[in-house]
Amino acid sequence: MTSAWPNLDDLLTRDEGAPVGWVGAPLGTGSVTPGRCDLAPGALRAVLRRIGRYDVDSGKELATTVNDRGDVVLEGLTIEQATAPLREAVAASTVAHQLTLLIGGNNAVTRPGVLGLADALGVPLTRVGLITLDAHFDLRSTEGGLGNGNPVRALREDGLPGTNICQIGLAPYANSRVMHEDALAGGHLVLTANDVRENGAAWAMDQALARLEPLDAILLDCDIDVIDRSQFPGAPGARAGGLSNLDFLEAAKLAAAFPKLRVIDLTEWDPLLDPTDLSALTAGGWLAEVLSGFEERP
Ligand SMILES: [Mn+2]
Repeated sequence: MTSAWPNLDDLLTRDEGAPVGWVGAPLGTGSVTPGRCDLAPGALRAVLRRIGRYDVDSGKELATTVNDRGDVVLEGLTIEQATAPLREAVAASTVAHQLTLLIGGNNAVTRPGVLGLADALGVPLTRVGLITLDAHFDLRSTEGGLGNGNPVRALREDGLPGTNICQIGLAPYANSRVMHEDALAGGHLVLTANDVRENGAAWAMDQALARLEPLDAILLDCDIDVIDRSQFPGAPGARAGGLSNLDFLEAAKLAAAFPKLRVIDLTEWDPLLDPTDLSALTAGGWLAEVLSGFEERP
């Protein structure tokens, strides 16, 4: 801990006693736009050396260790086949750690994440909340099977009440009227990217956390395509008109400070789409902000 460049890589350990757990979920199949989101867990590990632990604003140095539980072996599996091993990995990590980082993979990992969280606590889905930072509702039909465009629909069909779902960052011209009306009719909290731009990330996340506070546990889905494409080119679904990088990071940090937030996923990052290191450095910054929020827990 006395190195000249204290960085996030120092905090990645193989210690079951660490407060935070890391579950790699390199799920690349079943995406609306085929890509290589399966490369993201490795790309995130590789960039950690470049992210310092010292925050010049607060004067604090991140010290929370993260137990790298490795990547769940998913090669060649469909999303349906991958669901059980991902669900078990998230449940085991949630039992062992106060917070679990579920590093996708495409957005289909969110459903096993929520199911594993409920398993770990031994509660029904009616006791679990879901917050999505996502440009999309992810309410596509499940008739053709599971995909990265329907995890929220699938969870509703599993029994997750719509009133337990808060969706932040919905992008203009990236969703259909039917999905929007479906979300509202189901009782979701719906805040668009423009709502966040006008009122701030704290305003948005505070509403979501206040609504879900009575529940037992919450999963935050960080679909990285919520960020404006100019600031995160490495997401196949990202468009112009998305959240600013700073609003995204602030929202993630605020959520991580909330003790009932037990799982945070990072999804839809395809490292090959960004020939620069902008997306990787932003993903690394996300981990720093999540750990910073975690260290603010009472
Ligand atoms: Mn999504």
